[in-house]
Amino acid sequence: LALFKTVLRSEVAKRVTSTRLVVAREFQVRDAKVAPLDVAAGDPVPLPLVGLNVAFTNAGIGKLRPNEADLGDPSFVAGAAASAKALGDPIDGSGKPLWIDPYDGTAIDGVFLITAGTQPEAAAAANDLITALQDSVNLLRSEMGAVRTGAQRGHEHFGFLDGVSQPAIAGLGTPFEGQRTIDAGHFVFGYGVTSAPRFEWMRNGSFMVIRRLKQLVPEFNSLLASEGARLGMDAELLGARMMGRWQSGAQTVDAPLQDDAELGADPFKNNDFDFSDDLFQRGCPYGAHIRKVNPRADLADQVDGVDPHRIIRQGIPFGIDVTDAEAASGKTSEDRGLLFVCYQSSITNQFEFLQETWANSTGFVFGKVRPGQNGAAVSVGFDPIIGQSGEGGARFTDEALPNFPTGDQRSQFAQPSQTVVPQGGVYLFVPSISALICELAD
Ligand code: N7H
Repeated sequence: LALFKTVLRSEVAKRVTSTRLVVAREFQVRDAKVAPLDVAAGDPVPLPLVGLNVAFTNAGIGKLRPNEADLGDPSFVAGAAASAKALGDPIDGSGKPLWIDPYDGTAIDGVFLITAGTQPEAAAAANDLITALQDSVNLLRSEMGAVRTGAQRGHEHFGFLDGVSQPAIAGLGTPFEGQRTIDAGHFVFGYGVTSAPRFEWMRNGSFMVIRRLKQLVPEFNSLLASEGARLGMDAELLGARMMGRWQSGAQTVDAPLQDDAELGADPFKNNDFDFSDDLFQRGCPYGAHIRKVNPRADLADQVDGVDPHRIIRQGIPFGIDVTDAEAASGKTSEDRGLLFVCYQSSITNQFEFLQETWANSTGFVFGKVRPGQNGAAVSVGFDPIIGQSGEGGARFTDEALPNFPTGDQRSQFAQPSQTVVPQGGVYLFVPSISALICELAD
């Protein structure tokens, strides 16, 4: 522990990328017009920008600050594995999640996050860090994410553009049209009214959730094809309605029947909607992923009902693209998915709330009615991307058919098993650089 604290202060803290630097780099990347690219396919060489961050679990904080170990968030204190059952993750008879090692145990004290323009650069930075850490840590596992390449750049493995909607943070930049500005205290301790830190050294820190989510892509595609055939609709349209966006990122509320790539790519338009003109789900089902996890104006009180549950997402895909053999068989044989990462100041009220209370709950969003049926209530169903029903329960999503522009024909998308399978999770606290140098290395 003494060696780790010395190295934390002298070697790690100085390499951690500050928010100020990240913001500056975003401009650099935009100016150079390079995101991490496919060098092999002849794309320009990415900028050599390496980023580092470090975060600790409750066990790790307990070692560094033994007298101040309860950071005030019950989910963080209990650890990710303790929440698996409530999140609907597969568990064994004793309640232990069916996750991979070491996520399923209690040995993780912390995580180093490394970013770079290419995988070799990331690997080199990791080796460099391991050398600097000497024998002060025991490396339990490493994960390697990668931005997909070519036409799929920025898209996750199901093929959808990711990172389209993020909350704007009060005091940082100018929001795009339709992007709600959220109190910074919902993401970082010490700002606004919402996040008084339990300890002074938590100021400017944040809780980070990591989930290793395996995606069964051939199975997802087969399901869209078979359910599409059963419902008499195109698989691509069905997929778009289950997401609430087309693969290009275009929102189905504004492009209900066919993709609109220009809309998907336009940050001034691709969040400029709030579902208030789609009360009968003709553009987007209430159960669609983006409508479940950010219901926008579906909850009349957005300030208290939606805003406190927003998260900042920064995940990255892992694994190779679907092989020809997998596509032909409709069965996954390679390991692929999303290293889901999100930031918040309350894991209980943000990540866990979204998963448990909104995505998994077949009733949410509550109290909506369907047209022409004497005000009969809508049974919304399950988030078809991330909804989890634990040991069983119905997996359906209502209103697969668009019914556009009028109509009230009922239809359900039935999902016999999940196509996103959680394989691990970690709840972490990301401290400020000054806390790394001072209190945590004390
Ligand atoms: Fe989701 N996907 O890529 O298919 N997500 N997500 N997510 N997600 C979103 O707006 C996806 C997961 C949120 O403000 C889009 O960036 C996949 C978890 C939230 O309009 C796409 C997985 C949780 C939003 C995906 C996954 C969330 C969002 C639309 C798992 C939280 C913003 C593009 C493998 C518990 C909603 C975009 C808004 C959007 C995908 C997981 C939450 C395409 C594949 C676990 C808050």
